[in-house]
Amino acid sequence: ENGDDLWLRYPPVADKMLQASYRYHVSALMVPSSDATLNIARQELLNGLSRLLQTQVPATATLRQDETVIAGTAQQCPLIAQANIAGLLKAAGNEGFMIVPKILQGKRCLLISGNTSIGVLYGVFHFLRLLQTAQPIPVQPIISAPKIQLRMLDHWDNLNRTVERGYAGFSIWNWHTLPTYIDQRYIDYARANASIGINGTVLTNVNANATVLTPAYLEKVKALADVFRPYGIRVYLTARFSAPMEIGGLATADPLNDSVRGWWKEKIKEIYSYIPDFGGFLVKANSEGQPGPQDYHRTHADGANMLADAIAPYKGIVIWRAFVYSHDNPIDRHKQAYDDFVPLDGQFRPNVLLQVKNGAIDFMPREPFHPLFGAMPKTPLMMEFQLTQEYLGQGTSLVFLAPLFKETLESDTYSKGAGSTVAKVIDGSVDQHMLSGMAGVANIGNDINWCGHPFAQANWYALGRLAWDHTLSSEQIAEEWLRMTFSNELTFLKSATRLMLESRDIIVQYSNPIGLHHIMGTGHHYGPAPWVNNQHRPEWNPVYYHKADSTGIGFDRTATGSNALAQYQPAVRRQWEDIHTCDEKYLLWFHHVQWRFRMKSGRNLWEELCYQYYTGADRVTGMQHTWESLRPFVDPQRFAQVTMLLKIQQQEATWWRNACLLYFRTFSHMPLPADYTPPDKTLEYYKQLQFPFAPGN
Ligand code: BDP
Repeated sequence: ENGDDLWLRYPPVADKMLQASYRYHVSALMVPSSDATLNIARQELLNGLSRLLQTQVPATATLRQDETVIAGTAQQCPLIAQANIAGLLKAAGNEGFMIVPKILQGKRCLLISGNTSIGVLYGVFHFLRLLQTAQPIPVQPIISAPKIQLRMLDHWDNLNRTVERGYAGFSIWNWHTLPTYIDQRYIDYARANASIGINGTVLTNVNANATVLTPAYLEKVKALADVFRPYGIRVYLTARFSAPMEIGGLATADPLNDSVRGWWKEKIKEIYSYIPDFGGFLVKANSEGQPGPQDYHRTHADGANMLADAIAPYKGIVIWRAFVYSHDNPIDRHKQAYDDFVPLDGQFRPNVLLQVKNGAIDFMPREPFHPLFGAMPKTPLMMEFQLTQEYLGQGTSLVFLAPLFKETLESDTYSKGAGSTVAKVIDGSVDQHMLSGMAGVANIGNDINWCGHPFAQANWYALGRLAWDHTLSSEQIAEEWLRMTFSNELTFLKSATRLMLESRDIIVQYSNPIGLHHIMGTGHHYGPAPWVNNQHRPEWNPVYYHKADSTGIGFDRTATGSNALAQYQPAVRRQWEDIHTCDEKYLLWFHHVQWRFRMKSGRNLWEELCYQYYTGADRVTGMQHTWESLRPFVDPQRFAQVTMLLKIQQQEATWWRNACLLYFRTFSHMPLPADYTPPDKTLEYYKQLQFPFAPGN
């Protein structure tokens, strides 16, 4: 067990009674197919069932016996067309599916159907998931349709195969051997994504390289698109705004210049000649040194619309990122995206989505939701989560991110009154948008187990599942993934689910408790460095974010400070702007709080900070114990990997705790409460630590 099979291991069903019942209910398979997607569906069923049931389920072309599983669309299979399921199928939409028991020609059958082949494939994966997770064969219809239209992975992969913020090896795209050599990984990748409903992939880094738009590379992109197509996955690329200059020989990239517009039109025509179902572009512009329309005194809307117009004839879309901040906004980086984009609401073409990170700063371990959600009713906003754990322990920490995603999705923006949650803003239901999307910055590399940490696979899994259905709970997702990835044993599941569900809270506690943020190492973002104050841009310094001084700590974002809170609806703002009603998990995010401030626990702020750091670090020891207790249920290889990684995490937690408390104590001037074992190293020791081994940025 090296993790290569992800959640598609299909081990024999351990419960023999259950296996016998599955065998009884799946006596034959019928997948009348005439296209590549349904061929994949048949293959997946044959492969999955033979391994799970340990018997060869016969494939049949005609219905001969009871308990036949039939997968297909009504268009392709007359039997399904006669099954009287058109009404049910309406609810499945373009990509959804239906699993329904039916008597057909006097025989008991289980139908897996959809309006499209990809819907059927999703249904097949769902059916296999039921068996993998030891669920009964459905006796009632299951109808499922995705709540979000674009369910995507954003790869931050460079053409030289390094991965920005990647902690699982090099890029899986081998540009050197493409287009001729099709690595089995590309197929496995498509299959894994299809199994969780992901239908789009951006192959390249947002810090873009125009070379990918040259013919030699487009041939390679085409080869990948051809592999992904039958799995329902469209390919997207990042468009470097200055490409017309860099590879087109123009003197400008001004979006209102005719030659520039003409160049993009031609380029897009060329792309579609290679890839007729090319998805579109993802663009990072005027952000962290990337070129963009503002270089020509044009707006983000001018830039996005120029591309949108050129790509519209092909039904392509433009995903424009809202992650912007600049040095001339020194007061509060938190505010800039809102300030830049809200005035542009209503100015974007219908085929533009604005992709917004979950929070206003940057993928912190915990952030309040981004104030843009709910603030641009005329523009479809797409969610950007980060699967790669840039700020959450990178490749060494066990952190299940579904609770973080859910916390954002369930936040109420109040944009159209109570209940206007972020989830409903992005699924388009609050403002009636046709386009909707959710992306995860991929955590995939060429490591044998794809994601580095064995548990990091769960974050990829969670993104797909939540993009399909954001009402699923973190617990459901964790349990599904654990059952498929490790074991259906209840004793195992009970402890392992808890381990996963608590993991994100724990890392918040020992790294950025009570609303602290961005106090990690500069550049690589690994480990603590709250003392850093020498970066030339103010907002690159941790001291900018925690603002510790002799009176207290925290960023005042109320009216007496940066007033970023004014960007939220009154109902949200009121709760957070009052230091006494502000949720303590966001306290230092929004307030500069005195060291002796009385917290809900009865402790003062300094004592609470100590409590959080110490408790967080102790809980990592608890995670180690929990994992140790799971030894009987886990294969030796993955057991040893997680054990070693938890040991590293334990060291990291202690490092965070000691470094931060020693540093913040120089401001609070208060002692560590007597019952805590003091750090065995000095602040100077932690400050001088150099990390030549820190994963690069
Ligand atoms: C930050 C990363 C940086 C990315 C940037 C982005 O540190 O590497 O390029 O986000 O999202 O989190 O554009």
